[in-house]
Amino acid sequence: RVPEGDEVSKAQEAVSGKVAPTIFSRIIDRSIPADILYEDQQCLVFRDVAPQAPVHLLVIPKKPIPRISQAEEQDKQLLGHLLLVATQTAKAEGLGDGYRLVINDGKLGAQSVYHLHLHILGGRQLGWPPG
Ligand code: IU
Repeated sequence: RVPEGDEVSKAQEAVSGKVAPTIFSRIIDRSIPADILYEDQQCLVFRDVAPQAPVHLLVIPKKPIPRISQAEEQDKQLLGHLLLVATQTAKAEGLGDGYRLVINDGKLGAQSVYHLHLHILGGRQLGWPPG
């Protein structure tokens, strides 16, 4: 088993169409704990373990799409759903003065977990541009 984070193995899996299970699959199936705020048939929202802002949540699809650049036409409804769940969760978390939604893709985008996730960051003044 090649260690997680190995870019070559990720690339090979991407080509073969296989999707390597990540730690987020284990959060979905409850085999590891997470602070889950919301769940429905298509997605899950939980608190990031290493928050970069007072509110830092992750919205993930249950379908293990490895990264946004591998999403397909058939994922259109799901992707829209993730965005709307993010806005509803942000509102429920009291982020009415604004927040940021971020999707990191691949090596240069600093993606570290290859299960698509949308960051919700808020609760303080955010800077721009990001690093
Ligand atoms: P990135 O976009 O792939 O860089 O973000 C991955 C995020 O997943 C990052 O903010 C981690 O802190 C977060 N995370 C988590 O919340 N729980 C975990 O068990 C692991 C990573 I591994």
